Amino acid sequence: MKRASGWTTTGARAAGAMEGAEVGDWTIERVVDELYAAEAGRYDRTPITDEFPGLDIETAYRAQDLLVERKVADGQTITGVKLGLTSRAKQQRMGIDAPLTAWLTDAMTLPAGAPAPLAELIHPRVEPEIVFVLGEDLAGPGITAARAMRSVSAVLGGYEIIDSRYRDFRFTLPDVIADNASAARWGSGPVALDPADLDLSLEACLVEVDGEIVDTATGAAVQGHPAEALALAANSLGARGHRLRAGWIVLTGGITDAVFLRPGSSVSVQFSNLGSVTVTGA
Ligand code: OOG
Ligand code: MG
Repeated sequence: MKRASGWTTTGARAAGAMEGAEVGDWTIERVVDELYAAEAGRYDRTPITDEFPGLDIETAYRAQDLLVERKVADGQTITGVKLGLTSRAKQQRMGIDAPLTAWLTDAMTLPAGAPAPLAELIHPRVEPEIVFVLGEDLAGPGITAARAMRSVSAVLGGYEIIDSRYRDFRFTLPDVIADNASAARWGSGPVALDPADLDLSLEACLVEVDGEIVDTATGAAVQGHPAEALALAANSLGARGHRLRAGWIVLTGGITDAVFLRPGSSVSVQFSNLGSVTVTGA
């Protein structure tokens, strides 16, 4: 059954999402309440699945959708999507071998050069990301990497600040899906290229903390090619009745493991063709 893809049907979708998802006193609404409160109150908590084993992947995506609907009701705007756990480095670190998608809102965008507001975050980590800007709508099923790339109008080098609402970043796949894939902030560098002008599987990045190189990888780390991640997002969102919109941003997933962002410390990512970008914890 196809669900409504609009963001104005909060009540109807909330009601639908409750069906069959209650275990004890846990409901999808409560999952959203608790994760929303942790984010707003800047505290971490134990995994929801410790108490609510009924939080399976499908239920978790309903919670994620409801969470972003609540942000939209609070005045935020959806600006795109992110993929998580698309590289082996990320999957191994988190102990989860499946990618996921989540929502980006305007409140998550850090302007160029802006410090990361540590007082608003719990335990932020930074990871390098290849960022797409979509020139047209894209909706699965059946989207290949080649088809996905034709909808990309620009590619940028960027970073994401992840900030799990779970203590010590300990979570299962449904937990992290419900937590909007730890999304917190993101930013991009000054270089925007036509994707036809470079081979993203060979695009290299160096991650530096306070000037010291701590990690390196190439775009091939992301599903073989970041276009594969974009196709994956279009297809998995399509299966849930959503489409990627023209003008949206897509973060294709951390290329390397993430590093903690500490007060006064800077994390820089230098890309081979996509310039460099630095974020400082303040
Ligand atoms: C989950 C989010 C992962 C990525 O790019 O892999 C993610 C996490 O590691 O907390 O954003
Ligand atoms: Mg990421």
